[in-house]
Formats: sequence, structure tokens, C-alpha cells
Amino acid sequence: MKIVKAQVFQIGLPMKFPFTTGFGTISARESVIIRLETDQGVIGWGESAALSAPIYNPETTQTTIHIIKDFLIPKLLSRDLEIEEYVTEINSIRGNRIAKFGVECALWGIRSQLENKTVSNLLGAVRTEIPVGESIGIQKSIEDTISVIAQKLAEGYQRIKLKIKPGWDLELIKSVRQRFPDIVLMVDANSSYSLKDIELFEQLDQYNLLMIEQPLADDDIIDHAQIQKRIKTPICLDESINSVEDARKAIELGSCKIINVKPGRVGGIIESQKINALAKANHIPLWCGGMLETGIAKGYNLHVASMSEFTLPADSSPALDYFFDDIISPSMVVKDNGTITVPTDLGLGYQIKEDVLRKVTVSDFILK
Ligand code: OSB
Ligand code: MG
Repeated sequence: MKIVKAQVFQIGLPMKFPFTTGFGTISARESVIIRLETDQGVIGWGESAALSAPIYNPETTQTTIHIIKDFLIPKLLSRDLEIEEYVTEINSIRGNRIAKFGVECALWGIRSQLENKTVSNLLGAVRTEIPVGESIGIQKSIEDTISVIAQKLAEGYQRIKLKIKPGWDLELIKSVRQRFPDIVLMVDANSSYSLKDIELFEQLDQYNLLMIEQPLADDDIIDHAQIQKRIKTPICLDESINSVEDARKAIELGSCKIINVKPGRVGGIIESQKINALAKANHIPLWCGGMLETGIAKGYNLHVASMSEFTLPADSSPALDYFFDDIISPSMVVKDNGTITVPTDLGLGYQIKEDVLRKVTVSDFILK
């Protein structure tokens, strides 16, 4: 496919409520939307949804724009590359995986239309409905948390993930378990603890948690293995896994029993496919994470989550849960059975509401 035009939009979305985690609070969301066009006029959309500040991983809105504009798009323009060739080409660019993912998604959107198959089918989908869970940020009180949980269970979500940080952990989980003894419950620490906190994790081990996500440093796979040895609850890695190679090493070291695959964090759909194959060979369950993206990145995430090893509920709340505007149509819906249907249309699988995109665009540019 020959890309002859790229347009990049920096967008700003106010949030309905602030989202607080161990790394800080997100109260407005920036993101970067990519539109690629081929010489035949086929259009593909993608999204690079780094946070505004490098508090989750090292990328930011501005670094993704820089990398997309100065390194990724120039590799594509007016050449005739298949997605696999593009991915090989950009191997020489280190890191910056969320930036790479956004561009790769737009290429998959185009391939889907050229081959007349949904992205999910191109990936060898095994499921048409993705089970979903809700990720609940740090609230003002345990009582508030309990009422948000009750609301999300009523909306059909299959599992509840609570963000924890030092001082907002054991009491919280104890109270939530008393109130909801049987729900599928997990915690995400977003790297806010160290090995000195091992006793806390030993205590959390009694609450029948589905998993403990990323308790230790964002770049660690050594100390996590120490914790995993001491507890039955599976450790799940998020921030620490940036590639299939990271995943292989973490599995070999025993650093985790579950992996949260965020296709953006690992740098693309092809990398996610490789992690799916690795997980299959090693019997490691996967699930697709999210990071408050718009429906564009979340849409591709649904296609990724249709692959075989993504057996655990995804973080895939519809954008309208967090934002006042939705860029895609139709909006995603969580059905009563706690799933979201994988879109069956070609490309992203949803239409882009270009009027809404224009409304939320802060700046944009075109490369030809
Ligand atoms: O660690 O999973 C995370 C949001 C921003 C950054 C990191 C994370 C999150 C979430 C929200 O937990 C998940 C979602 O998009 O539903
Ligand atoms: Mg996480």
C-alpha cells in the first residue's frame, strides 16, 4: 500500500471525573489521532494515546507527535510498503512504542479495506465478544468506592479492578471483600510499591484476588519474581512489558503469571500477535488493557482482544464513560452479559465522527 498523505490531530478531551492512580491524577485527556490515505484514496485511522506527562510510561503527547511527524510518517510516504515491512523499517527507531502503534493501526485499517476482511479476522480471531471489566480510580473514601463498584456491577462489568497505592490498599480490599465476597476482583498498583512492601502482598493474598497488577517499578522484572514466589495470587505485569522479548524474559524468570497487553505500550498489533503466540506456548493468560483512549485505539484493542489467549476481561470501558464526546459511531456498549461486540465493519470497524474530531482538535498538520 502506498501512503500519499498523512494528517495528525492533537486533541483535548475534558473528563467527566478525574482518574487517580498510583502515578497521579488524569483530569483532562490529550491524545493524537492519525489519518493515513493511500494513492487509491483508501483511508485508515489510528491513535497514539500517550498521557500528557511521562508518568505512566516515558512517552507523552508531544513525544508521540514528534516521533510520528519526524520519523514514522517519513518512512511511509510515497513508498509501497506492507505492514510487516513498515514494522521492520521502524525497528531502527528505539522505543516510542505508543507512537509506533498509532501509525500501525492506521495501516491495519487500510489493509482491512483492501482485503475485505475485518482487522479481527485478519488477526485470526477466535471470539466475537470481548468480556470487559472496569478500572476504578482511587476515590475519596471506601464508601465512595463501594458505591462505584455497585454501579459498575449493575452496568454488567464482569470484573472490578481497583487502583491501589501505599495507604490505600489493605483496608480498602478488606472492606470491599466484606461487602462483595464473590465478585471477580483485582488490584492495580501502577508501580507504587517496592520489595520492602512484601508483607502487604502476603496479606492481600488472602482476599482471593484475580491478580495483582504491576506492584513494583515500571522497569522491573527481577523483584516481581521475588514477590510472585511468596504469594499464590498471580502477579500481572503491565508497565514492565514493552515487547514480546520482555514478556519472554518475565515468563522465564517467573515474574508474572498473567500479562496485560496494551497494544500501544508494546508498540503495535504485530507485537501483540507475537505475545499472543508466546502466551499460547507458555499457557499464560492475557487480557487487553486500556489507558483512557478514545474509541479509535479502544476499537483496535477490541480486535486484538479477539485473539486466542486474551481470555480474561479487558479494560475497555466505552469512551463516553470518561469523556463528554465520542469520536466513533456507533458508540461502544457494554451488553448485559458484560461483553462488548467486536466490530464487524471493515477498517477500524466504527465510523469516525469528523465533526466531533474537528471540535476537539487543538492543532493538526498534514504531511505529503
Ligand atoms: O494501568 O491500566 C492502567 C489508565 C491510564 C494509564 C494506565 C492505566 C489506566 C487504567 C484505565 O487502568 C483502563 C481503561 O482504559 O479502561
Ligand atoms: Mg495497569
